[in-house]
Amino acid sequence: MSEKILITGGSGLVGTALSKAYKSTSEEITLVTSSHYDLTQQLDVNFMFANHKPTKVIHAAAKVGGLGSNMKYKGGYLYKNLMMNTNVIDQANVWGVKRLVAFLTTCAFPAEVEYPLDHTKIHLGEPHESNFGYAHAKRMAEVQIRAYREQYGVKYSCVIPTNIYGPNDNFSLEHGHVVPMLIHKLYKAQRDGTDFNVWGTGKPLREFIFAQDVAELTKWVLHNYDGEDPLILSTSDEISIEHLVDLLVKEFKFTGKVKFDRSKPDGQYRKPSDNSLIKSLVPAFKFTPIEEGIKQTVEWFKENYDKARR
Ligand code: NAP
Ligand code: GFB
Repeated sequence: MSEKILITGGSGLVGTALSKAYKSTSEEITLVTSSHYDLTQQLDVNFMFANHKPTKVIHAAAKVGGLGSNMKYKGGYLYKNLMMNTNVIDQANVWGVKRLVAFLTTCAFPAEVEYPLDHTKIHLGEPHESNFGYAHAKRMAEVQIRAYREQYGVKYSCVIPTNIYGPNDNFSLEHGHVVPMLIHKLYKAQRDGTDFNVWGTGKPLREFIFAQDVAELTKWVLHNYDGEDPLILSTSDEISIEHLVDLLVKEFKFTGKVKFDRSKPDGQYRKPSDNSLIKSLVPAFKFTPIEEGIKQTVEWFKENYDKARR
């Protein structure tokens, strides 16, 4: 019997990359967004499963944002993500969904824990103060899946990506993550001949993974992995925000002034992750180099400036 795959968050950074990842397959794929169903509402989620009756689900939908947005709206990040995850994972079980993959994030890990981060450390301490609302909501998805695997025998799994970037990201100057926000700011600085303002000291370290890589790996997980250990999706290559800025300035051939605004937060200093599990499962996978990923993302933004989320 052919699979019916439902992908929540279908209009997002990961959702659109998943749509591309499934282009060449004969699988029956349905992408949904908040315009179809509000996943914070149990009745909507019930209708969604009744209407589509999927056999497999990739639950990518979430209220997602960068450091500034997370610091400002912790209650909203907690509530909306708790409700979405609780509803989708519960209703998937009610409707007999065989396989489901849900998304955590490396920023859900404890702020103070022995590095590198691995799946055994998710609950060993408080998350970073800057985004504890979102982080706790994400952690509860892991708890719910563990509880449902034990009680109902479902083979649901979690993936834990590091900072994701790529085409069709959210380039909003209030809610964006660092890569899309800096791309948007640099685009305007070059267009208007103004300074390029970067938050913080530039010293924090981040691991960036290209959205298409996340999509290909998540698709592999859905069809090949029913283990209980959450899988970190990471290149395990840390770069400083300063280095990221240099890559972007080079890509834009920007000759204006770069200013680091220390009145803005640095957030968590680093969150180095252990990707040995996914590498052992998919040893031949090649991550997109950051230079190539940045090039594709900047080109996409310039070509789609009018329609991009900004
Ligand atoms: P995104 O670009 O912001 O997309 C979010 C998606 O969720 C959109 O399709 C959005 O639909 C949908 N959504 C939001 N609220 C909804 C609601 N109430 N009901 C139904 N759908 C709703 O996010 P992303 O970057 O693709 O993230 C995908 C997953 O990866 C998330 O679970 C996120 O936590 C996780 N993740 C992201 C990162 C990262 O750096 N981006 C890192 C680690 C993990 P609309 O467009 O209609 O609002
Ligand atoms: O992606 P980001 O906003 O969030 O990156 P996190 C924040 C880092 O980039 C901080 C620096 O060190 C900032 O000082 N930065 C420099 C900037 N300029 C800018 C700028 O213009 N905009 C932004 N946003 N940052 C996120 C979580 O943490 O990690 C999310 O908040 C998500 O929930 C994501 O889980 C994976 O990496 O600090």
